[in-house]
Amino acid sequence: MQVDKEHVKLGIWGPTSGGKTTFLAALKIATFANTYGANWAITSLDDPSEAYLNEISGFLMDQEFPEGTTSQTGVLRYRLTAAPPSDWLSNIGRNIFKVFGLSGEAAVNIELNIVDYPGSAFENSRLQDSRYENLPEALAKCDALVFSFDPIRELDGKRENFRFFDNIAERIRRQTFTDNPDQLQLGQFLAVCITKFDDSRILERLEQAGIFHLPDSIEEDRPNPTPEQAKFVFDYLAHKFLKNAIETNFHEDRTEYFLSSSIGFYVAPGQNFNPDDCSNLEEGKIRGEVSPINVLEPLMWLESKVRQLRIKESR
Ligand SMILES: Nc1nc2c(ncn2[C@@H]2O[C@H](COP(=O)(O)OP(=O)(O)OP(=O)(O)O)[C@@H](O)[C@H]2O)c(=O)[nH]1
Ligand SMILES: [Mg+2]
Repeated sequence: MQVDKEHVKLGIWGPTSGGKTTFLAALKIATFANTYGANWAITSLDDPSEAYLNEISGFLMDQEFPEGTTSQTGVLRYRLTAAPPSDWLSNIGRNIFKVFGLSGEAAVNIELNIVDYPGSAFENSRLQDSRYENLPEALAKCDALVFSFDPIRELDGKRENFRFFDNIAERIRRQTFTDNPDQLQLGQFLAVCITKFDDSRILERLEQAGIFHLPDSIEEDRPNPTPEQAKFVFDYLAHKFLKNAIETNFHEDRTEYFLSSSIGFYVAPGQNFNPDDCSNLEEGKIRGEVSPINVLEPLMWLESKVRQLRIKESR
């Protein structure tokens, strides 16, 4: 891990159709929502990054999913900032920032270096594909990683998420351990994002098992699950091979879980959240306004952990 660089270098990987590109598109939409009372903005640091983000977030704002990624994007560079307004109405937002280890007074300032790969690049055979040969190296150089865990793929009991996780973790280990033979685990921070948590198939399964319930009153806010709830859900859904692989590769205190939805839940215009009518999907299309859940939070968590470590190591 590089401690001398100011910005946090972040990489995303996960299975084909797991929701990686939609997550990135949702990041832009999430910045419009004044999350935790702060003024978020995402700024593209070069033209290709701007064009890509505009394209994919444009789809999402038009209530359509971006198309599947067909080629590696190159390194996309963005700066994610949050400037707390001077007249915060309450301390709630400030306190939440503190929970993430971010100072309630300071602005958030994260530089994201993201490579958006097609999920197919993580399949074994494709790693022989010369277009993706630098992928493990690029991910090994990141300070922080997001693994997009597709819960839909896990429902049938197959080990698809594990296969995608393990293929690339093995390559990152090889890359890392060649340079550092004494190292036993990877040094990166890992956010495991359980994507598509709004999907009714997932919610029904979780409800039936008593693992997670939507708020049962329309008076309550829309769901905003905590990392503890996410870990609980992950432990229920994920194949044990994947759980073991995460623990083997990443330090427990450098791993966190998030229940994410890039599209969020449907709320009828002018009404409150209604648990009996909250699916934001209708015949495969996005039904209402996109309101991402736990899309900014994993990045806030990763950034704060990397920053805390750098401060500790520089003492
Ligand atoms: N319900 C729900 N479905 C989602 C969400 N995000 C993505 N999807 C579904 O998953 C599909 C794939 O999403 P992508 O973002 O393209 O996935 P990806 O990981 O970038 O896929 P590749 O680029 O093909 O590897 C979308 O077309 C949607 O059908 C979400 O937040 N909620
Ligand atoms: Mg994609």
